[in-house]
Amino acid sequence: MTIIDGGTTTAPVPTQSTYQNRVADYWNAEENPVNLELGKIDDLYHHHYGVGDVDWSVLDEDDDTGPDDVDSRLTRRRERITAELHRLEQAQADLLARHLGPLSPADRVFDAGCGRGGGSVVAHLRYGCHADGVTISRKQADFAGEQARRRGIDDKVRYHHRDMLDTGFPSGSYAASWNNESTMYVELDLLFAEHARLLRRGGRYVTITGCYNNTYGRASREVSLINAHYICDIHPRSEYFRALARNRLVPVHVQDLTADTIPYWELRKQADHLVTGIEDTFLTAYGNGSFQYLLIAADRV
Ligand code: SAH
Ligand code: GPP
Ligand code: MG
Repeated sequence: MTIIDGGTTTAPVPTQSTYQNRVADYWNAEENPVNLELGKIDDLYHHHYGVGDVDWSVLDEDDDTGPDDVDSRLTRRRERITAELHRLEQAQADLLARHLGPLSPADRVFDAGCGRGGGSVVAHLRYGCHADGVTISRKQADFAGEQARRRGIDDKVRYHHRDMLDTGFPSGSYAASWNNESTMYVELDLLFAEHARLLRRGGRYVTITGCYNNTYGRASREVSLINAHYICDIHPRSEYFRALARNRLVPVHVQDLTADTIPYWELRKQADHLVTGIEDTFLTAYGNGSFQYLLIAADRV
C-alpha cells in the first residue's frame, strides 16, 4: 500500500536496517546554517559541496555599499560569503544536471538520496521533466514537498520517504537518474541494480561523489573522519566502475573534480558563521591524495 500524506508518498520501509535508522536520525535532526542559510537565498536547498573558482573579493573588509559601522560591515561580509558558497554549490548542481540531458518535459528523472530537494528542482527547471526524489528522512521529504508546493511545481516534482535501494517505482520508467553525494550510504551493487532497473534502455545515470583513492591505498585517517562525521562509508574509486559494469551501466564521461572543489573548501573555512568543523579534514584529505571528488556519467545498456 502507498500512503499519500500531504504530498509526500511513503512506501513501507520494512527492511530498513538499524544503520539506515541512524542515517535517517541524522538527516531528520540536521539544521546546519551552512545548508539552511544558503538555501534561503533562492529556496534551492542543497546538501552537496561546490565547484569552480572563488570570487575572493567577498572577503574584503571594506565596502561602501551601506552603513559604515563595524557590525554592519561584518554582516555584509558574511552575506557575501554565504552567497558565494551558494553560487558554487549551485554550479555543482548545474554541472550534474547538464549531464542528465537531453531530456523532454514528458521524461521522468529519479533523484536518489534527494536531501531537501534542490537537485530535482534544478533538473525540472532545466528540462521541464517530471522528477521523483527519494530520501530516507521523512523530515527532508516533507520539507522538499512543501518547497515544490510553494513553487507550484508539485504536479511534476514529487518527494518520497523511501529507501533508494528499494523504491517500488515501475521498471524502465526513467530517462535519467542520479546520486549527488548519496552513494556513500549504501552498497553500490544494490544501488546500481535499482538504477538499472528503473532506467529505460539508453537512459543516463550520473553521480557526483567523494571516493577514496586506490592510488593512496586504503581509506586514510581523514576519509575515516569524514565517514564518522556524516555516518557514511566512502567507497574506493575502483568499486564504482566494478559495480557499474556489473549492472549494465557503461561510463561515458568521468571527471575528476578534486581541483574544482578545493576552492569551495578554502572559502568555507573562512566562513566563521557557517563552519561545521569538517573543513580542514576535507582540505587535508584532498591535499594528501587520499580522497577525490568525482563525476561519473554512464549509459544504461
Ligand atoms: N542529493 C542531495 C542530498 C545529499 S545528502 C543533494 O545533493 O542535495 C545524502 C542524502 O542521502 C540524504 O538526503 C539522505 O537521507 C539520503 N540517503 C541516505 N541513505 C539513503 C537511502 N538508503 N535511501 C534514500 N535516501 C538515502
Ligand atoms: C552532505 O552534505 C554530505 C554528505 C552527503 C556526506 C559526505 C559526502 C562526501 C562527498 C564524502 P551537507 O551539505 O549536508 O554537509 P554540510 O552540512 O557539511 O554542508
Ligand atoms: Mg552543505
